[in-house]
Amino acid sequence: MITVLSGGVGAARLLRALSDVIAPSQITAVVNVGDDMVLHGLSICPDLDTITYTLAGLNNDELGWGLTGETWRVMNELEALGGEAWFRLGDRDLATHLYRTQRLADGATKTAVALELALRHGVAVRLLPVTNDTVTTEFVTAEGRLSFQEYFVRRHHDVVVRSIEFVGAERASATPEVLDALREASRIVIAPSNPLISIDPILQIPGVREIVRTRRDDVVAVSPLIGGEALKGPAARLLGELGFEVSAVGVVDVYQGLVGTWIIDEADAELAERIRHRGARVEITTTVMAEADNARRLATVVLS
Ligand code: FO1
Repeated sequence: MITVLSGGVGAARLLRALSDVIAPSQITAVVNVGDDMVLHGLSICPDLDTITYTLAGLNNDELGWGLTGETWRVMNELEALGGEAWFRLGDRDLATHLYRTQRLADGATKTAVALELALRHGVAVRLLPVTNDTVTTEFVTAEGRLSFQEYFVRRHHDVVVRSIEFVGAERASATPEVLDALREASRIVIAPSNPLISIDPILQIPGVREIVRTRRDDVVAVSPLIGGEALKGPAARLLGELGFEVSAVGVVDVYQGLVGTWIIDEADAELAERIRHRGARVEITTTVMAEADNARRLATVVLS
């Protein structure tokens, strides 16, 4: 069994590639909940849903989020009413949020709902939110405090960030399933997700970082930066704004003391020596997963 610390798109692609190489039932994803929010009274979990949809083959590749074949009748009506429509919830996607919201109101945990949605979509990878408690990522910016989705979607991550806070993290508990999955995995993988806003909120839940640290020899991380840039999202910009080097080495510094083996892209081969100096093994391969062959090769390196 392997356990993968996961954000959204990058993690979903790696999980899909890993599922091509080993049985999906042997994979557990421990998923970030810091992007989750309540909007229109609905409970929305973007990273869990992106992974579920991607593994079900239903992800909207054009948008990078939401469902394929989506329509927008409800959003368009809402917009016409003058309602909040900057965060676009497609007609099909809305069913997921309605389902989750009702199940949570019935007393089900976020973990139970994630497993139910995965089962209904035929996803055999075990998807576990890191906690059932409410933890929300917030940005202290040059223009005041912003919620995750206000920063990410409404402001297109185009505002200077001074610090990031994970509100509720220190009081939250990792679920027993998550703690077991971290202790018992033959390998812990850190997906090529944003280190500061997708993986750090997982590591901030009490107990998680400590287990990962004690398992360092079995921890493999894939760099989300290639040639100093992220394929998608604000990882590079945030690293720079928060004082890290804008390169795979900066990502290594974020995870100081946690990772035994780094997988970096061929474009960053020249950084390998500096990463080895920081005490980790380094593997070099293509980390871009756009083509199935490359994705499978990366998955094989992660597992080897
Ligand atoms: N991202 C956007 O850029 N615009 C949207 O309107 C949007 C809506 C949305 C709805 C449901 C969902 O699960 C995700 C959605 N996302 C949207 C993506 C998402 O908010 C971010 O990409 C992640 O939170 C960052 O990992």
